[in-house]
Amino acid sequence: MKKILVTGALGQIGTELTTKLRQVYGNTNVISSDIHEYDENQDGLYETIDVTNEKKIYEVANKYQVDTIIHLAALLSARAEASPQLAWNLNMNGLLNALEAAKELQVKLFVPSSIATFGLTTPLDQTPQITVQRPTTMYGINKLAGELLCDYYHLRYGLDTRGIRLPGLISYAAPPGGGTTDYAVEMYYEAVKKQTYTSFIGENTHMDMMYMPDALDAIIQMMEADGNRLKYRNAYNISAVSAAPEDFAKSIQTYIPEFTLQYEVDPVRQQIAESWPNSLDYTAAMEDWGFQPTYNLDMMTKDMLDNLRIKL
Ligand code: AKB
Repeated sequence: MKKILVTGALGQIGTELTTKLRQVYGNTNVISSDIHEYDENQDGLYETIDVTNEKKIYEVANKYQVDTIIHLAALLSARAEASPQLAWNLNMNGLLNALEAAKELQVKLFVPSSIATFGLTTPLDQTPQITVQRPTTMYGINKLAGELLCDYYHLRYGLDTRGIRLPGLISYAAPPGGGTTDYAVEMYYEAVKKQTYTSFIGENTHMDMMYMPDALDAIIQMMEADGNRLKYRNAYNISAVSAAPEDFAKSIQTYIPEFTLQYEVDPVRQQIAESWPNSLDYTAAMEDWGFQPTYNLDMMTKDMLDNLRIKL
């Protein structure tokens, strides 16, 4: 990667990925974009892109002569359930426009997939790299179709498409929006602000999670990997931690002993969570491109709480 366009750059991943990419590849070699008008907090090149506009990704990528597009713009699981048609339009037509732009310009394309591509008929413990995928959520259907569409553009047009199945991401810089795994991030914020949290996800509901620095490293490492080694190029399982709400609470109590956790389960998000794996097998990512997460639950908790204390 030498010159990179990031869509959805003001979201949870985009905010931190843009900063990291600018550190690694140089400030003027990373163009961030989002549907919102120019954000004055951005300290580099920024363009407004509505990814559902058929030509806009192409125009901006062409203007800056990028060699890579990182396509993050998407509606996450809970918001997609609330607005399925909007989700289909943004997640599928936005992706198609990114793929067409990448094809026209013959540039690399990264598209994140998700643990949401699995469903109740998937083996939910140590979910294999290749297994049954019958998701029951609009977001999961979009992400699975996205994996296949990216495979298609690779096979049919030789496009260098790449992607990983991201777990729930934990971070303090920008809040997540409209996901099912967001409860974990909320818990850290509330632990610092009020020493108590009411979880919308029920007890004993395990999902895969990862601290943002590990996710950013994984994206860059995967994009820089030798393409010939990528057997599952658009759909690598990755994870760092398998945890339920009470595991986060226990970890927080090591640093804030008075912290308490209550439950008020949201049936929609609970149903989504129960259809997702408890833990993923990510051996293929380790073998094919050297994926190795650094942060376990307690390291992540310590870093989150230290940083949120400064931020809040
Ligand atoms: C969500 O909860 O929707 C996302 C995801 C796992 O893709 N964080």
